Amino acid sequence: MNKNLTVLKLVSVFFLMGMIACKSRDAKVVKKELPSQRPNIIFMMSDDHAYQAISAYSDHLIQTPNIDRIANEGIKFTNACVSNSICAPSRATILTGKHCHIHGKVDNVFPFDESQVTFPQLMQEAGYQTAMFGKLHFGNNPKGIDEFKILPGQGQYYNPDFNTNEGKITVEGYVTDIIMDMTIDWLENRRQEDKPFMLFSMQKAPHREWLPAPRHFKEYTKKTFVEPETLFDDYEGRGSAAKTAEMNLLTHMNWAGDSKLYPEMMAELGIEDMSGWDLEAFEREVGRMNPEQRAVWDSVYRPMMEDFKVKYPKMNETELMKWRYQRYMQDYLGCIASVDENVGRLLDYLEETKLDENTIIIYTSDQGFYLGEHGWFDKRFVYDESFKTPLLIKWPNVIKPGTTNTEMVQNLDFAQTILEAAHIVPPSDMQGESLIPLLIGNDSEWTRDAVYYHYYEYPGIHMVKRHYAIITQDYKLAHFYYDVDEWELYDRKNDPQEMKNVVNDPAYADVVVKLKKQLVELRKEYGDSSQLDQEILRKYLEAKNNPDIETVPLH
Ligand code: SGN
Ligand code: CA
Repeated sequence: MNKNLTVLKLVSVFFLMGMIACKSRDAKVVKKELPSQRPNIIFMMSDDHAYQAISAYSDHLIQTPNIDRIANEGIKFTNACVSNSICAPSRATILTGKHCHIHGKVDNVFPFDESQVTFPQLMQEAGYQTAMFGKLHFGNNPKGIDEFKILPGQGQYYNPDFNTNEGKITVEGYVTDIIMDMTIDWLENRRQEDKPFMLFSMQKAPHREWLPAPRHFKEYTKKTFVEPETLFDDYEGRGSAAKTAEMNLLTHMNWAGDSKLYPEMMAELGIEDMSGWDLEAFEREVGRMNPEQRAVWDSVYRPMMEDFKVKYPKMNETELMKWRYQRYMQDYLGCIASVDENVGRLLDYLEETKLDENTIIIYTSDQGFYLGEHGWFDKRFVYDESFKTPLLIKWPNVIKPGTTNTEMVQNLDFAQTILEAAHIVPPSDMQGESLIPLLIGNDSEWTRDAVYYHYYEYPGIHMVKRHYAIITQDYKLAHFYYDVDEWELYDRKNDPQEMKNVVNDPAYADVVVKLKKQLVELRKEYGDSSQLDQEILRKYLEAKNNPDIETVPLH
């Protein structure tokens, strides 16, 4: 590996803020220096945490006072996005600083290519102590990590298993609490005082099937949440991809696995297992509870479902959709309640030990998520709710508290940002941009005007068609391909809910020409091509038809 990478980037310790000291008569430039001591970094990421469910972004669904602390004491990015809205590919992009077609983890199907260089490896080489707890979802163990305890695959909510440096363990309790216990325990008991650290604390929650901690069952199942305006979207004005996607709350959600209707009640009501794995999904999670957890569950969910059983025969589709939405939000947001409490535990610990003073804290998600907008759950589309992701960063004495930034930053940028913050020169083949100028308030140094997006996993679960796109502050132009050849253009300023594809509207003809050209250039710049699209597609279809090819389990 290139030894230059571990050389300190001395110049990075001096950053000009360009601030004019106005108090003095002779205006003078004040230099802002990054701390000469290398910072600790804590990277907190939750799985499928929609920005709509963080009160620093919007408080219409839930209050997240602890996650908001990071925004209040640091920076909130309102236009952060991913380059491919699905779990493992996003994580591979975060760790490698490369687009999916370069690092190869284009979907959740194939294991991560372990020959790819990830930024924790470079940090470990440069003298950082490294640890990772929680969900990775790579089909293999993390590289460059001194100590890890990671969930196998998607992991389990109750009494979960972990793969560790020392083999497999099972821990009694609720997954979100356990991952934070591991995080704090490592800080308290195994941190080496003579080294800076890079610590990953990555929650499984609020991933499907959205199972809250027993302490939240009662409170959250009693709540009623505001419905999104587009809950009853009929997808008119969109392309065929939105119409054929299988992620509608009414028609594609599992009844037992997702809405938590007891399997025997499904049978009594004559409701069929539409996905073919609905009952298995229920058993996989609810079936893992210990007798105490199960007793709390039954005391809350059984009366609620008995009530539904009585009402169901008379409910029309609109009522059913509303019920499905409330059930979904109760469980999803119940999961967020634990995530927020645990973020608070960590922040408190860091403050009490004064470790917070030289520690960068990042909170993000592996992508966005639909919370009933367009009638959907899940992600995958380049449309805003799944494309955009929360990003909050706190760095005492460097980031000005309460900063809001609207630039289009991407998960692609995290590796270079973290390496630069750690005084490590990022490898030249990383494809992102360091966010350091934005963190220190030197926004004029930021020149990006468009980002690139490419989603691949089709045909597959949720049936979201393959597409690549260019996104600017004003527009989003996407090409859906493979079994269709359709273009979509959205006017982000005038149609923020993305209800009308205007690609064939003569008023946008010039925009389309310009963006298509820019998209060709962007694909070239990032090393993507139609030839690569076809190669990736061929490999995917081959794996579907050949059971001997190694793949990662879906659930
Ligand atoms: C599972 C889920 C899907 C989800 C994928 C990917 N089904 O297959 O709904 O899209 O994971 O999620 S489940 O009901 O069995 O959980 S990802 O976050 O790992 O990309
Ligand atoms: Ca995810």
